[in-house]
Amino acid sequence: MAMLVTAPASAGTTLGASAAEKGRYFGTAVAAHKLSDNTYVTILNREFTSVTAENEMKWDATEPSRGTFTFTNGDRIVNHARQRGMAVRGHALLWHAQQPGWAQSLSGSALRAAAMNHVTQVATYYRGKIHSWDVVNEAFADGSSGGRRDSNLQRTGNDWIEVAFRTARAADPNAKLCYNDYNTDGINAKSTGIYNMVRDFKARGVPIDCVGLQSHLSNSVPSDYQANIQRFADLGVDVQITELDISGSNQANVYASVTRACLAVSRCTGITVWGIRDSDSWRTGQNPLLFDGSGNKKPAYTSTLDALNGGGTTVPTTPPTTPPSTPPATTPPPTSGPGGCTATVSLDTWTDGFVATVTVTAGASAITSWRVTIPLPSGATVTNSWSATTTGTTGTTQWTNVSYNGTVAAGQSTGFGFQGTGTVTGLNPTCTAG
Ligand code: G2I
Repeated sequence: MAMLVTAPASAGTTLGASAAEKGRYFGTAVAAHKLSDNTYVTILNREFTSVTAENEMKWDATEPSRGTFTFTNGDRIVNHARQRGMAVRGHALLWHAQQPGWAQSLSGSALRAAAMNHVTQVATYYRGKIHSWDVVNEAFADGSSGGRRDSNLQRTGNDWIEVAFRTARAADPNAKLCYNDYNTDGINAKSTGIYNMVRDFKARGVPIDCVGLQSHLSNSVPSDYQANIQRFADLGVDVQITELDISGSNQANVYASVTRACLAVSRCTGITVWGIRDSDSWRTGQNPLLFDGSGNKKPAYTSTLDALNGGGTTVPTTPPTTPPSTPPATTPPPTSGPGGCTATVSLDTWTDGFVATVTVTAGASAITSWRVTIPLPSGATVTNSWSATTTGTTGTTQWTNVSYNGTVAAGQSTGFGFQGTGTVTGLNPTCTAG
């Protein structure tokens, strides 16, 4: 279905209006039982252009006993949103958590059948009203394995995720179908496992349209957050920031950084915060949201709005930090190549594997093509890459721009990345510009 984002009259002065000016939505998780709270609803209606049901569309809520569906609370949220032109994100069709008791006690083909019937029934019921569905939520394991999380659903067979996506597509052909997870905000083993799944799905024609990065953050954002969004976008899926909340004293700056990273990638189509006021948050006592318990705008609200409006204001960290007594160590200059560009590599490594994210920066003049040479240590082998064409997978590898990232303005940057097996502790790239 077409995206429903309406800009309120006060364009540029609310989160929703400012995001709409950038072609994006700005949403929040909503709890149906709070729709009678005046302060809550006033902020919801004023600021947000998309909603996600915080709990009301989960399996335990919608199918409390097998084959009996309850949509009352989900409908309250959907109706509130649609009457005001807000988009609705559906959350979540299948998840290892929040399953009704009857499903928890099933396994094997009986569970598989019940799960796919659930997908069909819920996606069919809401057909035409949901902008994006989290078809599968949190199916990958934390840590370094890069593999699936064990669950009753996973034990029905590794293909349960693709079957769920095909089933959801059949039930609601116009909703964008998303895979949603947490601890996947930077480039790490878990997000790379998902990246590989999405790449495989695209290659085999499994219907997937978007990846949700939940972005439950604590006082900082991974330095490769934007690069991670970009690598998913480069696979041909949208990226949505789906459950953003940020704890800690640097909160306002981190909200702005997250917002700017999304705005920097055209396929990052919207941001959802996981609740309105701090008192609405599942992270009790951490105050990770944009409004305080009384509904007042916090500094994080202002920094987010400024970022949406294109401002680069840096909010001082509270409490103020004491300046270091000795100057920080100077960072060595990036390795220079002979022809007007430089390249730097950031590495994420684990036992016998790595992901390299390379930033290519033009010098004092614009460039129209580039080539980066990176010697790999023996035993290291490139297994896949994005946003560049490679020559060689071992030894001295060469990387050239693809059609859309060869032109770089003076002083500006672009990037590419690759993944490999083997042990890598540091890489020394050289860059040649065309
Ligand atoms: O855990 C944070 C989020 C992680 N990603 C998926 C999201 O769906 C998840 O949201 C949270 C909700 O914010 C909580 O409100 O999911 C929790 C369930 O795993 C929700 O908590 C549950 C409580 O555990 C239940 O006891 C309670 O009955 O909320 C239910 C409804 O208030």
